[in-house]
Amino acid sequence: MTSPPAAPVPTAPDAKTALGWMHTARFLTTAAQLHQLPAIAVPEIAFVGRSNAGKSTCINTLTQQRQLAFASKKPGRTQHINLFALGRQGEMDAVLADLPGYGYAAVSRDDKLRWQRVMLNYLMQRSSLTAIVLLCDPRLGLTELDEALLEAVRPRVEDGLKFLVLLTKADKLTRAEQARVLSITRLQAGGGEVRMFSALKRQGVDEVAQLLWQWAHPPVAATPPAPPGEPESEPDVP
Ligand SMILES: Nc1nc2c(ncn2[C@@H]2O[C@H](COP(=O)(O)OP(=O)(O)O)[C@@H](O)[C@H]2O)c(=O)[nH]1
Ligand SMILES: [Mg+2]
Repeated sequence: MTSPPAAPVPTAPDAKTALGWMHTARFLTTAAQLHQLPAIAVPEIAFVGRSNAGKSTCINTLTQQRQLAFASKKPGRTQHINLFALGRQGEMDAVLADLPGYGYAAVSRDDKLRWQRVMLNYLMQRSSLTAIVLLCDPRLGLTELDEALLEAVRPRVEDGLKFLVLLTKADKLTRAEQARVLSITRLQAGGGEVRMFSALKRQGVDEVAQLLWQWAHPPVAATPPAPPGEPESEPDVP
């Protein structure tokens, strides 16, 4: 029995290449509603999480740009989906989507519900969405809202959507605490990818940049060989 030719193995870029790629991030567009977002033909990676989880700091650290996603002074105020383009000028090869934090106490109940609806619709329906990074303060762990989000996207994850839980502010925990919260969160995330991250200590920065690069550049699947006896169909030539 002959096996089909193996698909090319994705080569992980070195950290410098991955971070250089992240650094190309620039503002693309913003939208308050799902239908206002442009159709995108490249992989889109969404960053989500509770207000104050460290999302803006994480995006700014990964892209090495202080002001890209403002570390907001008024969490929950800007309820917009912001898109950032990645790739060299004229060669956009991926998009980062920054979603507003949820769970901020000072927002009215109606605003909270409206936003949760927009976010869930986005996560469940956005066709260019290929990966989600869920940021979480490890001192709080995954909260009810985080779990609801995990549940909502589970069918898409089972369909191949990539998912990473990023435990932020690792510098606030001892090594032992980090190990403990990692194993608990791994159980909660149902075997999904979970990593520690610290913007302050630059822990996990290289690894996350490399992972995102790999997600945005999946190997091109090898064309399966034609079954024996069936000649490859040729396009009709008049
Ligand atoms: N010690 C520490 N603090 C952090 C880290 N990342 C974010 N923070 C702090 O956590 C707070 C919330 O961060 P921010 O990025 O604005 O959170 P966002 O609301 O999720 O965008 C700010 O006071 C940050 O300085 C980190 O890696 N280490
Ligand atoms: Mg923020």
